[in-house]
Amino acid sequence: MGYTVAVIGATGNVGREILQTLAERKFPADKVIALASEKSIGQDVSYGEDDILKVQDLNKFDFHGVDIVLSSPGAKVSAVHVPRAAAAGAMVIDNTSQFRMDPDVPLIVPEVNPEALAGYRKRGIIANPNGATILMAVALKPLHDRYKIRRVVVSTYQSVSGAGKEAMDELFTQTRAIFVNDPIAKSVFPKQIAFNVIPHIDAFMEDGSTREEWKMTVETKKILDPKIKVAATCVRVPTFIGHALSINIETEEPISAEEARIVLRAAPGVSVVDQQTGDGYVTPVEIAGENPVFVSRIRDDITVENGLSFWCVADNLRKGAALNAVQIAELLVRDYMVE
Ligand code: 11C
Repeated sequence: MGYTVAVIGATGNVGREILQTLAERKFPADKVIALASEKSIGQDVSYGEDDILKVQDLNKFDFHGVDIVLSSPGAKVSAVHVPRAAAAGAMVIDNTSQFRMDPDVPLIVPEVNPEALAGYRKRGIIANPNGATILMAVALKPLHDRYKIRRVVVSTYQSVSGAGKEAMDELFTQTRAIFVNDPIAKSVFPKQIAFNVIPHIDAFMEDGSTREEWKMTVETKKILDPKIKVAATCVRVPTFIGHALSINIETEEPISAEEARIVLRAAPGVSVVDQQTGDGYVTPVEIAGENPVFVSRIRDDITVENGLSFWCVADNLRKGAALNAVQIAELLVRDYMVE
């Protein structure tokens, strides 16, 4: 016997990827229910290669009898429906920022802090971190365990799929408009994204940083270690899928690129591709649909006592969202749920 699983936000970029990932990894589901807001009711979504699900109305859906909910709508929708699903007895894995910093909600990256999952019992809710945070945490974890990281300086190169399907359309439409000499229309991004880069993701905060940058800082502390200092600059770039990060760390213990490469090679969820040749590093276009966090360009930073710089790339819709959520569901089933 398997589980009844519901996916909230099933028509979005991440919702579709969750359905694909559940099917691909043969998650033990007897029944999978696709839910979304009113405008998507009745739409078809794929569940794996062969199955089509009809999208049902989230607002009217009764969660009693559902074992696991994977939720990826906007934060405001999660605020309403995630507690409703948990109250009906489902275990909810929420991909939005709504509950991440709630002390009674574990924030989980399975390769980093699986032990924190036990905390889900307080509210029945588990939060999936921000995509850029997940990718960074997977790469930092083995280095922190070995060298104790004090400070991280990170700049991101985030693809438009992180901002949703309309954002992908906007990059495509603007690119075409430039080629055919049409006027550029903007609705998702504050500035032209085609042939440009935008150092502004999510809302500005009072201290001049953006919420995306704040999320990378506070979520990394919650997942990995509250003592780690993180200075983040988050930038949207005109790629469709795959977030890239340029990361610099300072550690307590002496660190070298040579040894760090060995440590990273042995780490779960990490794939090291690191040679000083044209195909010896990884870029976003190569990794759509792939699961690992790829690490390249590992080198000593000799400007500080113990420093290392590296580049990391992963599919933001997969490890940065859907795959991480499904891995959490797999852990729940393995360690906490008795059929
Ligand atoms: C982006 N990383 O690329 C964001 C998307 O905190 O769940 C995810 C926003 C979040 O825009």
